[in-house]
Amino acid sequence: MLCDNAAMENETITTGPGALPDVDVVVVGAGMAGLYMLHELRSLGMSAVVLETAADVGGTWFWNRYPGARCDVQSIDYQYTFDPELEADWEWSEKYATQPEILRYLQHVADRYDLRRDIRFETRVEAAIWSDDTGRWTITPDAGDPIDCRFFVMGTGCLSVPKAAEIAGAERFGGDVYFTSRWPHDGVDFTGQRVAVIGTGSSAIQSIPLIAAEAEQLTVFQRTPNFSVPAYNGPPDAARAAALAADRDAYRAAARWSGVGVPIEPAQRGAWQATEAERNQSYEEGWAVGGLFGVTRGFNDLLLRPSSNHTAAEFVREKIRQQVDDPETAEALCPKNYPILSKRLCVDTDYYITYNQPHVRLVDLRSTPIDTITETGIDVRHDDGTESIEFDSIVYATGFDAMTGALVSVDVTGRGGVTLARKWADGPETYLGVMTAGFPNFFMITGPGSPSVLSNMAVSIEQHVEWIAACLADLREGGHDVIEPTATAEAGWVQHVNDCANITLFPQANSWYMGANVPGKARVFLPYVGGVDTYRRTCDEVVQRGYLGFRRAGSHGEIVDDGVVNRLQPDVSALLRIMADLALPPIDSMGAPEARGFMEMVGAERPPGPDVGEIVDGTLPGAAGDLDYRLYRPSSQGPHPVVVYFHGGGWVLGNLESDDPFCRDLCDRSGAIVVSVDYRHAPEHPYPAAADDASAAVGWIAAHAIELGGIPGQIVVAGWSAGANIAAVAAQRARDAGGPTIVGQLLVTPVTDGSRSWPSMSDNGDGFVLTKSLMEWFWDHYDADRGAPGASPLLADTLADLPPAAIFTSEFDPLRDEGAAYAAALSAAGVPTHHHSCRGHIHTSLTAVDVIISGAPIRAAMAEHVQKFVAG
Ligand code: NA7
Repeated sequence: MLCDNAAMENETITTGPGALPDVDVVVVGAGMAGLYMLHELRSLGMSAVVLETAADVGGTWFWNRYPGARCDVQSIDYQYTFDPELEADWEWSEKYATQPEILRYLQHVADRYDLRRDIRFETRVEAAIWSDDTGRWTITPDAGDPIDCRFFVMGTGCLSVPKAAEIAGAERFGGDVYFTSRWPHDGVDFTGQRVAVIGTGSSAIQSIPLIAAEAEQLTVFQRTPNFSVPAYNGPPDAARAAALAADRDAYRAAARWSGVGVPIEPAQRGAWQATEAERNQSYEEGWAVGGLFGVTRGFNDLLLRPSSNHTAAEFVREKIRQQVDDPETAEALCPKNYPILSKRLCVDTDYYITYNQPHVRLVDLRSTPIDTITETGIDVRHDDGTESIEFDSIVYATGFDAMTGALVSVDVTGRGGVTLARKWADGPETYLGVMTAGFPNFFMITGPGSPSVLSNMAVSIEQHVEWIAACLADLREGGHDVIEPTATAEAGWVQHVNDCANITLFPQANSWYMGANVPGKARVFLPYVGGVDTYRRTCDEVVQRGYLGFRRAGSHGEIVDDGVVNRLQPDVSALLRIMADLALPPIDSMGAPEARGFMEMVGAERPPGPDVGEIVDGTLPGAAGDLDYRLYRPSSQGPHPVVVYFHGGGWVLGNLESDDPFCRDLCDRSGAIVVSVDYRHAPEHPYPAAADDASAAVGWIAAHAIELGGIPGQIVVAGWSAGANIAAVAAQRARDAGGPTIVGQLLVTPVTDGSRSWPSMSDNGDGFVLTKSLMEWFWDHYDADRGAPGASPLLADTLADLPPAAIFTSEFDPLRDEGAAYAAALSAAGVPTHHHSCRGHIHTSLTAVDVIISGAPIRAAMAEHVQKFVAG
């Protein structure tokens, strides 16, 4: 069972007492979120009422009473932290508390702060409608009069609306039917019964061993196996308790500023950086620790790199095989068609060994699907006929309409009569997961687009509640009574949420994170995977920047601070943070030799890039002596087209090693030979040495294409940064000299004009790795006349008749504008040109193979251009 704050349920309709007075705030749900929200609102002196379907507080812990229901985050971390006295007042009996204990805790909280007097139980909210005229919401409960309020807060939980069973014949079954999410309060005795459990998610995995202990026969129907790791439950973790006791504030702060809301040391290396023996040792040690953060704790790239993920997945599969006696059952229990962690990891006690008991059977629905449920049991289809299995009870552990289900099940109508369900038909759109445009004064606690289910819910709930409370206080102080996100801010946030998900392996699974478990639901990654720490920092930044992205209005007018927060790609932003923490010395404070050594040191610890068919080092004649080159040959049968590539480094830095991963990647993706040429560098060899060498190399490679395994006439020039500068110059010179034939130019964040001060040089001149002053340092070392076309190819007399071009510029690059200007000028001169403006990227991110994963689709586009150039 997930640690969640689910509170509302829409099946039980009950009636409560009469009308309520109008209030400042209506909160829906008396789970962990709603209780704390009420407490905070009282502290602000605001009137509030909480409406709750259930008969008591507890939310998800009120409803999910199935045997074995526990939190999968250690209880020491899964609790309120807003009041040290409350913490001191409660002691957990186990590492992972059971549902009854967590429910008792929430009841204790309700008692301690006298919360129940403002909660109306057994009251389901049916509708909520906003009025622009009054600037207020009208909330319609199923019982009593509508309630008028200024602010409306949904604390309805992420996993609170059970998903329909969707199995033919379900209504016919004459035996007992149970849903793990709506378990009878008096419990169930399965002694002597033949029991079916449908589903193998967390709820099933927790309950199956206990149901098996009672039942005469247990049959588990599995559609998709899950990865599950041992809980090793027991008394509360002594080391954690000691750390908390020693410095409570530091302990809690570490959780708040962690990636998942739990104070654990983040892994510092990727699985690709470890040997197989080191990896297995790390996995074994983690397995012995158990829990959500055990086996996977050693490496930071398991959700980023498929090859790394595979190592962890295979380790866990092997553990499953070791636990289950029957090899066929073991294999069926091994998840194989999605990456580990891309569906929520389950935490179990004796789950797999339960299948070794003779009365427990697994039916794998992938090979033996359910035909129908009958009056007496379940019919399954084998290749050779139908088998009828008789049951006394069926337990549905079939999951929830996650994250959006509870929100859209209330008929929430915002500005212009638009309902939330309609607005979100293609997936939820929120700003920070806390508000949505068109629905003023409507807040969601742990809504879609916030870390929510990817975090310790207790930490995320506190953060959201505190942010909302502070926002309400700020509104009051500023004389505003309406707040709403702007469409721009919301679109930017939705983009950012998707950017974060898209660099991970999460979208590869048919999970409830993706809405994939509910037929017809939009397939969109619902939570925010950027991390609790990043998220908290972002929410704080929004406030510090004057509620960036919000419109606030009051009787004396309105303030709109429109804009988008977190515009960098998430991995770019993470890398910049790491670099800032390292406080590296600026390159332009060094001499050229020192800078070269420094860059080599920095580049040593990076992923190698993909394997290619063959790599050959050689020399070729440059303009004034031999030049080293490295040839990357694809594994496919040659001959191949040839890309002549020039590395970046401002004419001063870089070599064959510096751009090696990028060259491998380009070769691998494009199917072309890439010849990376190491030209002479400044200041030892100032302008025009590098450009002369580039022209000489292109000429020699074109003339020796056959010997190199290339196709004559299919020569593309390419380069990054200053390398793109000399590639562009080489293309111009080849045109002017009447040869060699170049069929395309791939220019990645090129230097094209050093004679002007482009706006991007100032806008992005500091903080994005390549700085304005470093660019000046490069130019000074190159010692070129910046007005000369040989140094600034944009300034050529004509750009007509040049080879087709693909130009990639980055949004946060000082060189952005000159790259874009070159693309525009080529186009104007009639050269077929594609300009890719790369959103959220910096000068160095496009070529950072396997480091900046968000650059992967861009690198794929580069390779496609190479293929198109040579296809003519
Ligand atoms: P989950 O994790 O959504 O699990 C539901 C399970 O039920 C899962 O194995 C589903 O298979 C299965 N399912 C759903 N519908 C069907 C049908 N029609 N036929 C067969 N099997 C079906 O829900 P839980 O309650 O276990 O856990 C929810 C979260 O709470 C969990 O992640 C923890 O964080 C706590 P599928 O994978 O969709 O093929």
